[in-house]
Amino acid sequence: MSRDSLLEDFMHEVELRNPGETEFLQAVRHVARDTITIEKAHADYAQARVLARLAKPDRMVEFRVTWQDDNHEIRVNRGWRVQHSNAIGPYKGGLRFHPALTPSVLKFLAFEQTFKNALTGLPLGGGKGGSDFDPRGRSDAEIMRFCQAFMLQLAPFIGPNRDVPAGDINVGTREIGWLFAAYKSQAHEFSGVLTGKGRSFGGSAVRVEATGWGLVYFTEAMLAERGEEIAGKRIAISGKGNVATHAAEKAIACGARVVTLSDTAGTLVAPDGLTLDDVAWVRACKQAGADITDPPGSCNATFHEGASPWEQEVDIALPCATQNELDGEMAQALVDGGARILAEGANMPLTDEALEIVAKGGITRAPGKASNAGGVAVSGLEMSQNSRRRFASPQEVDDDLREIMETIHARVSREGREGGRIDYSRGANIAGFRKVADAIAAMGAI
Ligand code: NDP
Ligand code: 2IT
Repeated sequence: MSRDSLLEDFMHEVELRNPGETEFLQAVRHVARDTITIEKAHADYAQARVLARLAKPDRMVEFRVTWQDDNHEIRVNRGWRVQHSNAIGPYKGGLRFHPALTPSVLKFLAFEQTFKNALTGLPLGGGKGGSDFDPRGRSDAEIMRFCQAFMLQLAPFIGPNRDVPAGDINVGTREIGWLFAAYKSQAHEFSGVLTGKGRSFGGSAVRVEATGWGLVYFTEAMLAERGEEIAGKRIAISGKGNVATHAAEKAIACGARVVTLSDTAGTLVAPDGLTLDDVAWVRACKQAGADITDPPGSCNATFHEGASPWEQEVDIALPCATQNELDGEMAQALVDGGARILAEGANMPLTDEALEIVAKGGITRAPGKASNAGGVAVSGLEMSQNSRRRFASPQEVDDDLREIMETIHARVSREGREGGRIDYSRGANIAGFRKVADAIAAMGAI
């Protein structure tokens, strides 16, 4: 049977079981396309039916979150935790609070997380969770009460050797502090049950910065492969949150020109490059829940309502907002603008149409499961620091982060090298799959 017919047969089954879950089906198809012939060619994997098992999370819990707003009105939200695979370690992955969150989005994120975590080389399984709660316009007290109510429901399903959540969209250090305290008071134990904690109570140095900094380290490794360096390159970045602002800060420190940051309202454009002060202002806006439409006079940029970051002429694109944020038209604009490298800070930020256009247009693309793995990697280091009750210095963690990103680059390049070029996406899917498949096959039918 050809690869295409194997894939279509496999996807037919997955589609029947997950009707309408477009994001989940999109992510499963990408991995299955690159690995289905490897499964068939490897008797242990085929016998263990590894892909069929990975196309279904181990379990998914759904719960109601009831909380009180500042007017003493009762509010009701939905909460979930998808425990995708613990084949190589405890379930591990972030929590997202966003009104557009659905089971399909969480299932795709948890699925991706399993392969990403395998690529880090650390003993981490994959999971993801969150709520359709919208923090926009909510007071700090309301967000804290929501976090407490959310953890009241989530606590029975997690634990330091069972499932270790962290942050994701709209869940940062502040929310992790409130979630951690709620867990600690229910479980009557102080343990490393969450990562991304404040440093005064067990958080790792550099966890806040890790995803964005790691993304830049990965991009530097891609450039080094071509004998180039990041200094002097023009970079477009989408998003204005944790990943986007830390990627911008690191790229600027390395001598690149970051010409955009963005949010759902539009794009901040700085043709000569944002300064570190501009990035600090954007971060402060995001943290205060304020928009970035009106930059201060000292800021090097103007805000373009409704514009996308991908209309600028750049060498490198770093999408750092959310899934499917970059569509076919935007991909074409990037190709036309001369971009040659794209590294994903967000998880699955390109639509399938955009993926095709980027590939045809000769842009080399790193998938999020490789290029944004720095965050979860430092989460893994936070777990080891919590277990041995000793903390590493910022320099030590940063050195480890750089080494991990370079090792992921080497691993993925080895699997993805085809003639004179590297297919990073294929390399990442195959390398992640092999690691998890070896463990699943070794553990028998359970
Ligand atoms: P933040 O909440 O800090 O920032 C999210 C940013 O994305 C905001 O600027 C937000 O804009 C923007 N955004 C969200 N939804 C949309 C949308 N539909 N269209 C356009 N912009 C949107 O989250 P993070 O920086 O933590 O996460 C960003 C991405 O990186 C996500 O895909 C996440 O899964 C991924 N990631 C995060 C890691 C981490 O350690 N935090 C690790 C690895 C990946 P607005 O303010 O207008 O809502
Ligand atoms: O998508 C991701 O890798 C994250 N949100 C980080 C997960 C983690 O457990 O640190």
